[in-house]
Amino acid sequence: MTNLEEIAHELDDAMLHARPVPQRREPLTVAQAYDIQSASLARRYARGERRIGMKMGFTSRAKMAQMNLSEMIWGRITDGMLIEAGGSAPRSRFVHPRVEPEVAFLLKRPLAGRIDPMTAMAAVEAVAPALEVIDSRYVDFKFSLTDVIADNSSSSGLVIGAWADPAVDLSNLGIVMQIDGAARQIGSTAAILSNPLYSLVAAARLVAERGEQLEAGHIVMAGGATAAEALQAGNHVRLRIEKLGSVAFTLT
Ligand code: OOG
Ligand code: MG
Repeated sequence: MTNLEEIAHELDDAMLHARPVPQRREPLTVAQAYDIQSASLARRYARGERRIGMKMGFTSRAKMAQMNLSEMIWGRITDGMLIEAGGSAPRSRFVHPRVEPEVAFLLKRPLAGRIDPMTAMAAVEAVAPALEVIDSRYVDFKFSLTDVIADNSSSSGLVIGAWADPAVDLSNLGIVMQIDGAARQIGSTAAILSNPLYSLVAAARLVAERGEQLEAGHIVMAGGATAAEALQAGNHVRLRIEKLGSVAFTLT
């Protein structure tokens, strides 16, 4: 079997050159897939990128149904993935970008392990509406659970709106995601594990399983509330979440 470092190298190169690779033929364990993810992120850190948090995946039925997978996954996010709110990102950076509406948490305290929602809430400095640009490094955006974990759970870009007071009840806020002015996905934050806060609770547990913790200052992306939408050069994407506000960007 190909060694894990080689697979990490291959996925990192696919990301760097926006050139997709075939799905893996040899099966991996979930632990090996996260080892590959760590090794591929180590390459990004070595190039000067900085870890800024984590993203959760498959925290809504809409996302699970779209990708035909049903287990929560997570990935690491870096400063190199940030797209300025109201700004733009070039289409050439991606293989086949898709966008999805999310909620972002900013932490003021570390979190790890089995915690209750009250503890999670107490560690939150602010919340924001956020767009995640996912991009699979696999041909045709098709993958198994371990493939996608190894590929940093399709992490590619993120746009974070203005940070808001975390006191707002996140359990059922209306979501509208528009592309070029037309509403393409409509939903509710309730789609994210019934409340995005539960995604933060799950995030703390999942990182601890890998011997890590969420750090003060980290951003945690709660996961897409709706199916993701494919993007083309020139698309302007705008997300509005009730009570949290709006965030937008353009793919150039
Ligand atoms: C995997 C990433 C899932 C989410 O929010 O559920 C994800 C993918 O769909 O490519 O980011
Ligand atoms: Mg996502």
